[in-house]
Amino acid sequence: MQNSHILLIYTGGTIGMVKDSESGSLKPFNFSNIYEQIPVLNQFSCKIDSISFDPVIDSSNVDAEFWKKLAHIIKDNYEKYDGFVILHGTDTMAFTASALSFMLEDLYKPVILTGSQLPIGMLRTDGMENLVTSIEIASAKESSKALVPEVCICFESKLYRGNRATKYNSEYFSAYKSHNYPLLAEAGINIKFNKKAIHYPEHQKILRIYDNFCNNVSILKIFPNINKNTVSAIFKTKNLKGLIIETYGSGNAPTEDWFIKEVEQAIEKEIIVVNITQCSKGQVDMGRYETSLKLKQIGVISGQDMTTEAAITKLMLLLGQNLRYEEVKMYMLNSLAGELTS
Ligand code: ASN
Repeated sequence: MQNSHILLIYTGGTIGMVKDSESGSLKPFNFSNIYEQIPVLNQFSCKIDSISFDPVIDSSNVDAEFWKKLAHIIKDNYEKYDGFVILHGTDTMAFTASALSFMLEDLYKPVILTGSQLPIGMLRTDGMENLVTSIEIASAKESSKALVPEVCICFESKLYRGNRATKYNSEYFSAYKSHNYPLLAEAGINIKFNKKAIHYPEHQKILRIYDNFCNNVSILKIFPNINKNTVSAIFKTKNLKGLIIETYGSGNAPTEDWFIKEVEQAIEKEIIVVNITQCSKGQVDMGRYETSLKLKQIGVISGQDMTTEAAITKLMLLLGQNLRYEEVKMYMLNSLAGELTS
């Protein structure tokens, strides 16, 4: 920690919000001197530099341009710093963490995203603890190598692999869960690192970034009595290239002819259709029930145990590269950054 040099990237979110005196609602504020706002930063033994987005945003406004900007800041400063801490709104943090995990190839330094449920200026804020723990984790080394060389989310004393985390609670401080992958670390009196769950690259290669996303994608959440016109409208979306279907249980969906036909026609047009379960825990297992067998037979891709956040960002990134249809399918089925258990 002593010799580490950390770059703190402030993008917005509740952690840096203030109450608008007129409307009473929370809005992002711009601060140029983060050390005045968060004096605790002066107490770290590691060196911390900061950089702020301008304007800072509520994370509901995150888009591919934002991810691109973040990835380039990391790439441009990669040699200079030992780790990166990104202050980000909680609402879409799991999407950004997933996107970055796919964008940053051969990462060997920590990229830790954090935020808070209450603004850092409030007495009961969770932001202070989240920030302090994130900086400690980003600067933690063993034999001069990073202890967590991954894109992670650090929240309420827990460290999650970024592309395995999901926001599940909008009210309490424990906002995230990683249903299908163990914690990478947990902070109590000491920070305990779960080294068996952390990915350590064999060699320190040059960081490569992929920053082109295709947003001709959609998500269709299945529910009983779903309207045929709604389903058709999604499949008829102009230039649609990829679709995530959020199905029941282990990947089950209605077996009605009209539904299967819509999916089948889309696949014939080389639209990538991925099956993700609506369940938080567990995975898609097409063919286990009759209600998923047909999907498998017509060429729907199993999203296995990916979160929706990981699946949609992965699909957008893959479709943004000049890959052939079969290549996109192959990459969707395989783990690129520990996002699925193969
Ligand atoms: N709306 C906020 C955001 O995601 C929520 C938060 O940060 N807790 O930017």
